[in-house]
Amino acid sequence: MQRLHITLGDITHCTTDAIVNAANTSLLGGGGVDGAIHRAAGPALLEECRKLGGCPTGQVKATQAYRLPCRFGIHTPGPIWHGGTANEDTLLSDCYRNSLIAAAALGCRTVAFPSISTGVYRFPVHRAANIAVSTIRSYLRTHPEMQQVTIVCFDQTTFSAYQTALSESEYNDAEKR
Ligand code: AR6
Repeated sequence: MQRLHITLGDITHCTTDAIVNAANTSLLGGGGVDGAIHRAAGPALLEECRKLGGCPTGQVKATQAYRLPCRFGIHTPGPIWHGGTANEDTLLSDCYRNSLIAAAALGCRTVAFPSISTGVYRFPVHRAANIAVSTIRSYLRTHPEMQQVTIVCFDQTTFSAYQTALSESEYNDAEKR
């Protein structure tokens, strides 16, 4: 059964147990998906975030979801793209894996991700998609209790990049068998 899905849409509408926010290290909100999540959750989210003392890149902090239709927000600052020599790949993989670990610790069985770091932070989308897909698939292989993970893409180009990454990853696994 396929447990990783790629969809096109707005993550603030997701009714998964948790949604992940592509935040910054201050956790005090911003533009892009972070701005959309804070707008949809309402001001109580910012109040809770103010008490968290920020978050290092690749790490995560969880909050309540307030007016969002999910149960929890998992906030993770992705790496800013500096050309690929500043540990960006590992840090991006950390964002996905640590978000899943935090969601599972809260009892979540369904999680939605945005395309972390590929907007304002300028991480190349095909490279980011391969990292996201391989990190999530490797987590799912060893965590059968996680029922469904969705990557919610906001535009067609991003959606196509993640669909390609998923098909290639599935094809490569089938070749190995
Ligand atoms: N649902 C799903 N995806 C969305 C939505 C949405 N409602 N809105 C935008 N995206 P970005 P980053 C997509 O820039 O690169 C913020 O200011 C967007 O089209 O939101 O990690 C933070 O505070 C893109 O494909 O995040 C940080 O300072 C993807 O989400 C900084 O931006 C990520 O783009 C983080 O930059």
